[in-house]
Amino acid sequence: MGETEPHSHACCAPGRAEPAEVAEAAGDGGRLLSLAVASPGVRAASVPSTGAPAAGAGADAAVRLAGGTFLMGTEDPEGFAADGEGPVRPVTLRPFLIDAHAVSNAAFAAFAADTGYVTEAERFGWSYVFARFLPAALRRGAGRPDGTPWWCGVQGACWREPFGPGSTLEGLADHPVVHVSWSDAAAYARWAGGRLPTEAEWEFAARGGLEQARYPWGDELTPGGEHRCNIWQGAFPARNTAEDGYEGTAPVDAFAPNGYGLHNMAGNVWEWCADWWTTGHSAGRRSNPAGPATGTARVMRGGSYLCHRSYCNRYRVAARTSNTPDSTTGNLGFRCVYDSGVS
Ligand SMILES: [Cu+2]
Repeated sequence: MGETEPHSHACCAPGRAEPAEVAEAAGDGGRLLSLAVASPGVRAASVPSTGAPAAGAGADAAVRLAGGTFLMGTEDPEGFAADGEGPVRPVTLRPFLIDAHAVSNAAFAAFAADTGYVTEAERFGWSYVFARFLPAALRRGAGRPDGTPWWCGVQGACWREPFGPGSTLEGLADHPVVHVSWSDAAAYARWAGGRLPTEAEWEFAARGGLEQARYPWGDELTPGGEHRCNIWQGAFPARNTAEDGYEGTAPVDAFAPNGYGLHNMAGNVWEWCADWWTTGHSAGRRSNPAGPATGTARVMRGGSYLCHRSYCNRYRVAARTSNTPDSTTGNLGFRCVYDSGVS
């Protein structure tokens, strides 16, 4: 595998084009597969740049970060060198603003209502839902990727119907929007007057001012026995004891924020970053790095409610994975950053 190849940890979030059997078993023959293959032609609708608000709902809660130099990456023996988590290198960033929490369903609904934007999952006609969240009838009919049978490719699943046809956002207005692709996220960010964070900005923000800590709040996962993020407790994938209070997503502002006032930089949902994926990082000093110029997969950071140390352990602050930009799942969202207003 080349260093810019897609590097999805399917335990975390399978890629749209990964399992051919999903298309077949999803009850629509080859249509979905051919759509997936043709994905470069299925572009996200362009968002009008005129008439859009200067900042969307997320920007109201944005936090200004001073930037400066921090140590990015880790050489923690508990980390995954093959993921390109290291080497530890000094990175300098200019100041920026970042959403204090992931974009919520309410905020994304405002965007969709304002622009008429149709997400890629809605265009493709399906998305990945964690099997345990599905009614038995839907679960039985759904295709499952090889090796990750806890994911179901569900016809009709999208951000508005996150658990498949007939499901709603009732009670989920303040939960993170999911089933959004990288392109969907980038379109929202433009509408909100911002952009997706570079991976370096994301990690700087996630660290909350702590140098080389394992988590956004320190080195201990549950200091004093207290859960600080929404991940999996129990034996994955059969039993989630939900000791942290949540089996699926949590409200975007659940749990105490990190030192920068940012919520859920670890756990809850994976977050898209702007960068193309690579595992090849030099140890040299960098300023405002933005990743490779080209690629096939985009960086995702933070881990999700499905992550557990036993098989994934990617809710550490230096952990990373990727997915093709058209991929959508029920544990993958985003937050925005803003350059305007930075003085
Ligand atoms: Cu994971």
